[in-house]
Amino acid sequence: MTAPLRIDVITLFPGMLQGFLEESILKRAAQKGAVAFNTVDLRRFTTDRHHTTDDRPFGGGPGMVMKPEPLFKAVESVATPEARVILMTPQGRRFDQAAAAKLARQTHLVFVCGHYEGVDERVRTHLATDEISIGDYVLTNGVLPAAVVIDAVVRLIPGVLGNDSATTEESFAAGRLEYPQYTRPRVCRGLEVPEVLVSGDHEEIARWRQEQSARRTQDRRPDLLEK
Ligand code: 4G3
Repeated sequence: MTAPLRIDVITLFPGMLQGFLEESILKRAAQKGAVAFNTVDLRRFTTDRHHTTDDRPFGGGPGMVMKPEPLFKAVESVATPEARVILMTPQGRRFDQAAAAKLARQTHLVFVCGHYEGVDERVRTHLATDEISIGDYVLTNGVLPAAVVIDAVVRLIPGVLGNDSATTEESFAAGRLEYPQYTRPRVCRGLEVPEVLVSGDHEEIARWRQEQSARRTQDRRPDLLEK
């Protein structure tokens, strides 16, 4: 196995992430040595008595802004020269499967999780190498967005999922929505599995799935077909 992908997460809420990293596939990925997680409590990098991490905006206005110095210090405490420093923000580039695949090829990711008020602009311009958004909505902090990106990235590291690509080369990776899937029983609450799937005719099954996939993509996500 190659060196683990190193992932540091800088946040005021390290506890929010802990449970997530210690469950299921992500935990096993760490146990296997595919990834090495580290959470960093931003509060440790404050210097004043009250451990202040935000302050009022210059120029006035509502809300608070995250102070730059604790964030610079926290990132500098973990960053390596090859690290990508990723700021989770609604203003970032929209995250998708292609972005996940690129991050899965890196050696070191440092996630910076801000608060809803936002961070001092100098963090964006002189600390972050990437700004990522998981979608067009605002959350109270960047921890859940970082968790979403981490999950999407770690499952792409070779050896993390039991099955090698085949079954997981699905949906967005192929630019199409997945076809309908069924398992036993053949009749559930009077609802039957499509006849073709139990026909044993594998060519016919493949054709049916392609057609379903195309129709579903056309109906629900025509934007995917334009790409
Ligand atoms: C504003 C990311 C809010 C600026 C973060 C951080 C949603 C997303 C925040 C900032 C977030 C997202 C924290 N909410 N759509 N809240 O990925 O730097």
